[in-house]
Amino acid sequence: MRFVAAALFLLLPAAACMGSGESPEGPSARRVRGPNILIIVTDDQRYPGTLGVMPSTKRLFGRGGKTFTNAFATTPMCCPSRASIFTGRYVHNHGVKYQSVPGRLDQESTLQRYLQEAGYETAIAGKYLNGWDLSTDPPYFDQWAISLNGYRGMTFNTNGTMRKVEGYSPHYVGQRALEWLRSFDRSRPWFLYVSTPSAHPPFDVEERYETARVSRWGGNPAVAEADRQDKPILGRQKKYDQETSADPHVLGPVAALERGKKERRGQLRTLMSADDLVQDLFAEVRKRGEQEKTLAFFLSDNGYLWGEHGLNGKRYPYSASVKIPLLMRWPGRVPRGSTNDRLAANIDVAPTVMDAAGLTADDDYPLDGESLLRPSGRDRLLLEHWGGGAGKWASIRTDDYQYIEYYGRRRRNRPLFRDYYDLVDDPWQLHNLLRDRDKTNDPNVARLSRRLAADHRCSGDPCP
Ligand SMILES: [Ca+2]
Ligand SMILES: [Ca+2]
Ligand SMILES: [Ca+2]
Repeated sequence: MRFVAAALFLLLPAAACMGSGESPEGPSARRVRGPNILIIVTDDQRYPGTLGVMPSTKRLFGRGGKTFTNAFATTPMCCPSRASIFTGRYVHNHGVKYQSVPGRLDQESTLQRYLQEAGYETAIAGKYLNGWDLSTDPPYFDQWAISLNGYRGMTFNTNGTMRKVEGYSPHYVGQRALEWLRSFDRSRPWFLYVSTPSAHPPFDVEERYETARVSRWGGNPAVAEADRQDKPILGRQKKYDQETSADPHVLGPVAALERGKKERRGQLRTLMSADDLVQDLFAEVRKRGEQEKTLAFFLSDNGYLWGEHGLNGKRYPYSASVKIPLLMRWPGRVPRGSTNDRLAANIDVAPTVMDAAGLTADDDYPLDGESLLRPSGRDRLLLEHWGGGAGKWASIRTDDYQYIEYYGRRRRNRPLFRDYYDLVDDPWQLHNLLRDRDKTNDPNVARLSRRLAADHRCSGDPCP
């Protein structure tokens, strides 16, 4: 029976799976449909330039699925971005604006709730939400082993039992995930969310990769940017600090490159362990004979600056901070070895899963993202950051340009600074056209500002 249902499902286009509703027997006897869902999330992994050390990920997701080459974290910060992955919603709608407020996430709005209620067996292994009180079990998961940031000696809440785990925490995460993959009930689909600390600071590398070779890297034009007068967020730091308590850690080009090289080495080496995890997970999926019944995603929660514009880390609106790897795999449904350069984002994962599983979101929690199984209707993305670190900013990003407004604490809707980059002529974001004393190349700022203000309040379908 299960086999027939699954086989039928695989023949149907995604549209035919929408709105299954409840069967006459009620929710408990509802026929569960939809593929297994596997979401693998790395931490602070930028894109491109980081998949070279991940041969298994490239084979399984790259050659075995679709690579979205133009994907973004709509908020480049761990906890807000993870809440967006779980809900398919922009930060201004799910409310987790900072690292420290995971409790603001309405758990009813999450993928795990929709999938569990639809009959999926649900499990999570690894980092959940920054700042989460670990003694509180994560809602809507049947099994869990959750922790916070870190690589060694981490405390985990494993199915309600708190304990300190010695050794390399990604191993523990992998062991729990594999254990659950082996034990999932074969009569219904499963949802497994696996989150590794790779490649978050402090880049604590597994012993076997401590001296692993990584390719040479000499920076890029954004790291070498010497004239940053066009970036008031950096150049007027003192004034900006007074207004926003920003802490940009700006370095000169030489120091920025040195730091970037060092952090890159650490990140790439931690990602080698993440690649082993990907390999192990799919070996188990294959053993279950469920490769074609499993829709899988590989993504990062945000990017990471390796010294671009003198910056390291994330939180800024510039490309290296906001661009993420995003790959999707579903043999038989997603073309193997394909790439797609649509504007894609962390907020698209949940809508894609809902689409594949034939589920619709509650009216109270409209989905802002779009299904990656369907053509894109998006011509721009909203990027937003509500404070801490890089201060408060919002941005419109298209294929052709990026417009950014930085706000102060007071007069919150009046920008302190604005950046505008022509991404076709200036892909490294070296020349803010609103700061070059040349009015003739300026965009229509009033129009952009109105559009950004509207996007910053959007909800559901009207969202970019
Ligand atoms: Ca992160
Ligand atoms: Ca410049
Ligand atoms: Ca200008």
